[in-house]
Amino acid sequence: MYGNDFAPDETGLLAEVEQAERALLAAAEAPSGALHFDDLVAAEQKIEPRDWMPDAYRKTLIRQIAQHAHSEIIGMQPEGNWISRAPTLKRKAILLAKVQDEAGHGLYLYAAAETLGVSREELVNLLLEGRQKYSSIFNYPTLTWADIGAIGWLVDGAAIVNQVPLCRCSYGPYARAMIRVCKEESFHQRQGYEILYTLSHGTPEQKAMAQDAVDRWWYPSLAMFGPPDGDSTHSEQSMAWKIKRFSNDDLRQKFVDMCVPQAEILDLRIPDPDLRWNKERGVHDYTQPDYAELMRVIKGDGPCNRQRMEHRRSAHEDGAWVREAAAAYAQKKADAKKKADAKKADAKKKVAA
Ligand code: FAQ
Repeated sequence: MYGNDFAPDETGLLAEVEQAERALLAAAEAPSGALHFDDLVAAEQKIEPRDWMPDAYRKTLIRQIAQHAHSEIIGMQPEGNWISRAPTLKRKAILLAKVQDEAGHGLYLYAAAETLGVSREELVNLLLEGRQKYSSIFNYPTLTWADIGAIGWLVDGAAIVNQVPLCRCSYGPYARAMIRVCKEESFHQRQGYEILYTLSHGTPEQKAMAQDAVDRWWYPSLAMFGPPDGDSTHSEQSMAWKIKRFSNDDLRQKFVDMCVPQAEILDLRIPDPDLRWNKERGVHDYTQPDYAELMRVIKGDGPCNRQRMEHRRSAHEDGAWVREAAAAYAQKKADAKKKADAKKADAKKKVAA
């Protein structure tokens, strides 16, 4: 099976993750001394929570990391829709594990954001009040089982292309979270790819179902990379701070170029009649997604925005008792520890006397 982000040499996306991991370890060893923020960034060192950083840098990171965390959590819904209807027990177990992984990614990301001085509770409230965003892609419905394959291949594929460079982000906790997320996402991508491969080599009806899913998910996946560079408000500053390493359009192009040979192996058509290799540029020409649609979806008017938010709000309310019970249990344990420590200190005092 052609594992599409996998390369045996040092050129694949996973190899890039390994290189970023080595660089992170090296940066942790390097003496940062009294280097100023700008010098640390220029020297490819990591900014850590203890370091001084400009307010705007902190704000940008909170915005991006929170949006990313919310995407992982809301992103559980479209796939969760198929856990109870997966075609086999094995497929069901795999999908269950994948959706659970997304919850874990949300957790790493909320934890990374917390190092910047906001609490997870605050961030969750901002999402629930509609004051922070999540990725546009999760506002599209999953109509058939093949959509689970298309999400794995295209949505996780786009997520990896976007997130591998984030493993080299200048903010240490975000970069470290991304290493682990990317390794897991690459597994997710392969499971989606394998679902589509199986369907496209099955009955004509299964192949048609796979093609229909790719037709519906292609352009929304291209839109995940954000507005075109000319309309991207944050790219220039984020790239100067080495939070982002590539522009939205550069990553979108990389994704298209990665998908073309994979689609051939899948024997599925990318729904773009103008997609072709451009010999001069050394990349594929392709049709841009509908950015007006992207803006509508971002503003809340996509096919499933209301449903996704309603579901998240009711899940949050339904989970209140779990949070209360967990907090009460933690308090009980902390009180018991305090009591035991005080008793130990008392006993020590008595022995000393
Ligand atoms: N959706 O100036 P830019 C996943 C907003 S992967 C919604 O270019 P920036 C895995 C943007 O926030 C998905 N909003 O912004 C998974 C800004 O608005 P603001 C999550 C979007 O930040 C798979 C405005 O437009 N991945 O979850 C979108 O420099 C399967 C202007 O845009 C990440 O979050 C959009 N598509 O670049 C889970 C990756 N695009 O905040 C489950 C980290 C743009 O000023 C199942 N994030 N906007 O009000 C990033 O790399 C960046 O934030 C970009 C946007 C590239 C998304």
